[in-house]
Amino acid sequence: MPVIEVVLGDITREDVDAVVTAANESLLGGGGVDGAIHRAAGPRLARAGAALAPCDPGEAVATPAFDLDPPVRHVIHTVGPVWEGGGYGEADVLASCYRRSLEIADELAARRVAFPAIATGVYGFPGDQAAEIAISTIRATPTNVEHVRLVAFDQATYELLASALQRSGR
Ligand code: AR6
Repeated sequence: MPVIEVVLGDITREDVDAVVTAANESLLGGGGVDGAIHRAAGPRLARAGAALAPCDPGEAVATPAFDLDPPVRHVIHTVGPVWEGGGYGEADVLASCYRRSLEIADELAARRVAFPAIATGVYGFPGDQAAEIAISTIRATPTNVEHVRLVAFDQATYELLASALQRSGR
């Protein structure tokens, strides 16, 4: 079971084996965390993404991380659910994002993986529910990943993730 850490910061500065991005189905980049990762990784990231697109919500695919610095080996692109009120399977899709990203990390033998708060920005998923899903899904997924870093970009997200982690017992 991985050690889970919640940190406040910019995920593009993470020193890990793989960084997860909250992408859209085109894998071409966008705003938010995806835009930041694409800017830091350089234009080859969009070309590599386009070659694997489209990516369905709840799925994940990997590309090299190109120019990310500190050097990261892989970007795992996962597509969250667009929040439509919660009655359209959004929670299951979000859980699948975390599960599939860990499965891809295992295929890549990545031991340290950083995640953003998937779907909680442009896609509108409520942060409190998203934090619970992130922690409970990571806990429930068998994986060889040793360290998961949940990178919050703002204090409110940090607090939601930290309290969900505390409630989960570690
Ligand atoms: N480091 C860590 N977290 C960040 C960073 C960063 N540099 N920048 C933003 N966040 P969002 P989504 C946080 O909107 O809701 C894109 O256009 C942000 O504060 O990036 O899954 C994609 O291409 C929020 O907590 O992703 C898709 O079209 C979290 O990352 C769409 O947005 C997720 O917000 C995906 O929307």
